[in-house]
Amino acid sequence: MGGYTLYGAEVSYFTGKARAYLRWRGVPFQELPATQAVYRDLILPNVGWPVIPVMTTPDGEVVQDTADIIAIVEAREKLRPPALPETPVQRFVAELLHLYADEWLTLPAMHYRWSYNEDWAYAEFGALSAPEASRAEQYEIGKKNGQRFKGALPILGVHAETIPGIETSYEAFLAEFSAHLEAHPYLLGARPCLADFAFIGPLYAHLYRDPASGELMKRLAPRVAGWVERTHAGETGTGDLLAGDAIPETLEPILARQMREQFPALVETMRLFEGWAAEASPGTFLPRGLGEIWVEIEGARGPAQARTFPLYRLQAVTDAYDAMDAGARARADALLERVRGAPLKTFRLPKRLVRTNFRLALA
Ligand SMILES: N[C@@H](CCC(=O)N[C@@H](CS)C(=O)NCC(=O)O)C(=O)O
Repeated sequence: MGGYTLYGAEVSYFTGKARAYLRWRGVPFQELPATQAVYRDLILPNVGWPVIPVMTTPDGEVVQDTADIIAIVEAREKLRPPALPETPVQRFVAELLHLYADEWLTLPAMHYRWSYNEDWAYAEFGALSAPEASRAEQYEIGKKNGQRFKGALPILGVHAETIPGIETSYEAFLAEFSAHLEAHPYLLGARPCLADFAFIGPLYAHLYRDPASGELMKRLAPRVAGWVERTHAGETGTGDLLAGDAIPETLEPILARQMREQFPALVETMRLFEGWAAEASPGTFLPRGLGEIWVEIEGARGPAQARTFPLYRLQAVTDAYDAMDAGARARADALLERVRGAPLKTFRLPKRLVRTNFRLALA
């Protein structure tokens, strides 16, 4: 075959992210649907738990986690420009937006899918798992499989009490991103980078392609819908990232929203992680959740699980910060002050995290 194979689904959040990246990168790849047989024969035996997307390299290496998929293709192909910005503050902001897209925009994505597109999602899940079955059978199969994903809503913090805040926040986010796109075609300038691929996660499958959500996006923020189309298609852009390691001012409202909404949830999760990690030895696998935290979005409060995976994406953010020299750090600090993210300067995991056997573990 010679190329990469991406096993995933059109309906999946993280497959969209990997697909947009691979298209942009321009490497030969095929995408195959993650049918029941693919889960049974490839994903479960190699990865150990049911998750997509999974990629195989031309050498047959099995890769899971979209950050690893991107990192492995970047390292193998050594093409330019790189997906991850090369200058320090842009790299830091790309990792921040990566954390936001992967681990916080899940709330609006999952809410809109399951509150406004439920039957459609069941039909899609069924068609993916059992392409040969009748529509009625697919719906039933999809309903069974879809429960696992719908069941994630309370874990993420999507409840009757938080939904009004999630909707207010998402609509405001669309306005902020539209204003940014008036000035810049992509998040950090005139071409896509890691942050754009990460934003495709929530903004393509759930918030653009699901019919009711797509209608909302096209009505409220046609410019965002246009960006989804370009970025998902793998367009290379018209130029480069902003010169001089600059961060567009128009991103600041989005970063401030992240600091207001996501950061407090990370602080609470970290508190539980500290207690857990104090007792655990190196190599111990992390549980997926560490107990209950509270999330607050635009004045609406509700419980959520303290999910551990966001701490891993957070570690990439603080690593990017810690790698800066004094000049870059001063610019990053000024940005953090403006978006009310100053606590991030000193917020560090008490113990490092690694991925072992496709699971998160203490280093
Ligand atoms: N951090 C992972 C997340 C992958 C992920 O959550 N995939 C979803 C579908 S889009 C899934 O299969 N979830 C199953 C689960 O989390 O149990 C990545 O970046 O690849």
